[in-house]
Amino acid sequence: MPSLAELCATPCVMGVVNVTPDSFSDGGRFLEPERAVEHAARLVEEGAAILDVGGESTRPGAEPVPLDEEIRRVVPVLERLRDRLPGAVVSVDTSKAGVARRALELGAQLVNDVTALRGDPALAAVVAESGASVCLMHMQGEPRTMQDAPRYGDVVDDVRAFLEQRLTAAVEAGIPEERVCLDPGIGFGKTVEHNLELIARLDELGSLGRPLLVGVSRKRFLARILGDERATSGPLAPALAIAVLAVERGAAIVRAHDVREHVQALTAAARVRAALPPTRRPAGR
Ligand code: HH2
Repeated sequence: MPSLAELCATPCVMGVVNVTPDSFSDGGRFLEPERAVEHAARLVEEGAAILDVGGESTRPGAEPVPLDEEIRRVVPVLERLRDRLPGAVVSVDTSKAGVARRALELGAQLVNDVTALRGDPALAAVVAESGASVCLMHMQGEPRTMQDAPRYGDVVDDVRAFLEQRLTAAVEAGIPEERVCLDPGIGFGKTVEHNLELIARLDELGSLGRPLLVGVSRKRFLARILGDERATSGPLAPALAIAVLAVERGAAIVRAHDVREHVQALTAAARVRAALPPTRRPAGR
């Protein structure tokens, strides 16, 4: 199984497998374990380097899901994935130690925690003991209320300081730094302008020294950018444009629902980048 550093050596796509009744763009479509696994197999075929399996929606306004219900949703999918796609790199999108523990026993290698180890005090130890990797994401507030007038001093400086502090906390809890990736949490307690500024200045998070994960796929702000205030989920074309811009600014992992199109967009961008004469390539690329 590849290490986090190996996975992130070239920008890759994390495919979303939502096993929820209420996710904002695909809620209810993959609640049945067999359908979720079929979907996951298709994402791998389309080029997903990582499968992110989640049993709790974090869309704005979402209510928390009890531990046993989240386990009930996620475990049958992970069991089938282990048998059906034994080579796949699986991430579990959870904030709960109990869900992560079961997922790691079933072969997951990454815990994607949108609370950055603040949601469940037992989660850091579960990750540390397992040898798994973790994604620490920035969120202001909690999903139920996070879009009620989010505020920052300087959004990039504030998110950067938060991620630095959470990285330190993870290392102090025994998780080696090499196993941590960081995520500015696009759409989590942020206005459209906050999201755009975080993408535009993503390179400023590079000095944290860890791979960056970015998820914009199907988020509502994509529709808002185009002037549609009422859409509940975002269209594909702006997501692809922003994914390419994020990778240009240093993103290593792009979390996406439409894996084929994201892989195609990143491949095209990589070809253009590779066509630059070596003397004109930005340092470090
Ligand atoms: N976005 C969502 C969920 N998990 N994890 C990380 N690290 N970064 C993200 O941007 C991110 C995430 C929300 O998207 P989705 O899974 O489609 O929706 P829902 O939370 O409603 O299931």
